[in-house]
Parts: sequence; structure tokens; C-alpha cells
Amino acid sequence: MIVIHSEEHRLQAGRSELNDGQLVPCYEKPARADIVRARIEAVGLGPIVEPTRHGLAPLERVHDAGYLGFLQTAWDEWVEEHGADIDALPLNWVAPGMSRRRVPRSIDGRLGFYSFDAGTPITAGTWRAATAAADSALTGTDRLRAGDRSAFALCRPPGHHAGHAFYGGYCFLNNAAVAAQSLRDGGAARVAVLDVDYHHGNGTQEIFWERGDVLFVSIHADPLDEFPYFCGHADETGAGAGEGANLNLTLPWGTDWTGYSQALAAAAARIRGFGADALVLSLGADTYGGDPISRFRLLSEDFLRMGSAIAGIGLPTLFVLEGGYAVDDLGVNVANVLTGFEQG
Ligand code: SP5
Ligand code: ZN
Repeated sequence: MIVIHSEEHRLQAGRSELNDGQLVPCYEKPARADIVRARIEAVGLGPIVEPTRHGLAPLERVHDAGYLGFLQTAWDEWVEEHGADIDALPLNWVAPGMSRRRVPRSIDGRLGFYSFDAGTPITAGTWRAATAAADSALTGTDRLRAGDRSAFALCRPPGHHAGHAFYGGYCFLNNAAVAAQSLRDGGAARVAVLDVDYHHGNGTQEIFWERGDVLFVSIHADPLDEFPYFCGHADETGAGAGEGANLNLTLPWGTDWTGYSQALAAAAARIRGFGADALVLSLGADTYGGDPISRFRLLSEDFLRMGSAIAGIGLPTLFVLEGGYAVDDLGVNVANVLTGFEQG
């Protein structure tokens, strides 16, 4: 399968995130993409090509124009206020009962207005890296439209936590949502998004919440225990035209392939019943037992089985890289999903 990858991912290299009460080195770092690329080359999965630029229009199909403007200028505004030696992190958020009627003028206010965590630093290269990632996903949709059975957007920063007008969870632009919308705009009547990242894809859910033409299915750790905490519950099924087109499959800490494979089978059955023309696969490998911030127990060989189960859905599939922080094993785990898919 063709792999779309840009070196510009390197421009997102945050220094630190707030975790367990301390600023710690970012888990979401350039070495992640490097090791995936190295493994893809080692197993000869397919040609690695550069993304083509798609501009702002496909981003504006799923993201708020004011939010995109904020992302483009946030770093410069931060530097003016605080200098370039520290990454931009938010410090204040709105609570229920407080007003969101006005977008703050202050950069600190706007960082809080457009975010939901303090783990997602904005740096000098964030916008360029994030747009290169979205362009990689969009280039993948071009390949599906051209008739490819599958493609892999080897991109970072990840995207599935980014919503219509917010960033967080290491995500700025929702690469998978941008791709799903692009497939719709390119003529697919129905598109399914399956999110196998350990964390709930809250951004993707929010973007397609009221949409009946895009099915969102996510398998993730129970948000009662795990980030992003405030959504991803099983009773969230969509609203309006989207009622019934959102499926959250929550699993407990400690889940291994036995429990995981049952959820995956249920997800696959739902997607088959939806009648989609294409599938976007949010591919996080933080379900791995060795992941430093997660608590599932998948083994490297289970990712081969995961890929094979995804192939069984029988749809043209765009894989988009999301999380996975056990860097040494990330290349093998991600490549295993893709080779498992190719072997059916
Ligand atoms: C794309 C993606 O996978 N984003 C995940 C963002 C998770 N951020 C919160 C991580 C909190 C981890 N805290 C537990 C660390 C163990 N000491
Ligand atoms: Zn994750």
C-alpha cells in the first residue's frame, strides 16, 4: 500500500506537557514517525510519497475559520507576550456557567478558549507540521478516489482529539475527519470512521455528531477512568440526523486481545451494516501493553490480527496514524496492522 509522509512532522517538537502534576518531555515526539517510517521501509510495505498541498478549503470543511486563524497566528502572538524560549500552553479554561460569548483578545485567554488540556504545546512549527499531516491524509483520499484499495497517512501530530474549534490530546487538525469529509465531497455517499486508538476520538465524534452520512465507531478505554474523561461513553449515540451514527465501545483497563477482539468484531459488524463506500481508520497503537501512558495489554502479534479484522470489513481503507508512545515498538505494531490488512 502507498504510504504518504512528510518530513515536516519534525516541526512539531514540543518541549513539555503537563502530566501527573509536572512538566515532562512530550510523549508525542518526532521519533515516533521516524521509527514507523523505518519499519515500513524494512518490511517493504510500499512506496513512500510526499503529500500534495490541498490548502485551507478542505480544513474549513470540518474546522471553524476562527479556530484555524488562531492556530496560524498563536505562536507569533505567544512570542510577543512571552518570548520564544517556552512553548505555548494554556492555563485557564471556561467552566459550566461561565460565558464563552466573547473570544478573548489575550493570547493566554485564546489558548484556553480553543483548547481542552495542558498536554498539547503550540510551537514555532505547529501549524506547518499540522497542515502537512492533514495534507498527508488528504493525499491518501486522492489515492482511494484513484482506485487504490488502501493507503497509509504516516503523519503527526495526530488528529482525533481535535474538534471543530478546539485542540488537545496532542492534536490540532483532525486529519481523519478532514479525510472523511474529503471522501464525502469527492462522491462517497457514506463514509465510516473506525478509531482504534486507546483514547476516545472525542474530536471526530464532535465533528460528525449530527451527521447521518458519516458513521463514527470508537473502541477505547472507559472515559470514567481515562483521558479524555468527559466523553466517549456508550450512551453517546449521536443527535439529529446523526442519531444512531455514533458508536462508543468502552473497555476496562487491562483489556487484552480476548476482550479487544470482541469489541472489534462488534465494530466491524456495525460498519458493514452501515453501507459505507470507504473507511477511514484512526490508527493509534497505544493499546499496546508496553505503552507508557495507557493500560491495555495488546501484544505486537495482536496488531496483525487487528489488521486482518479491518480487512474483513471489506472497504477501501485510509489508515491515518494517531497515538502510540512505546516508541521502540511502535514501528512494528503499526506495520503489523498494515501487513495484517494486506494479507487479509
Ligand atoms: C493522540 C493521543 O493518543 N493522545 C493522547 C493524549 C493523552 N494525554 C493525557 C495523558 C495522560 C497520561 N497520564 C498517565 C501517565 C502515567 N503516569
Ligand atoms: Zn491515544
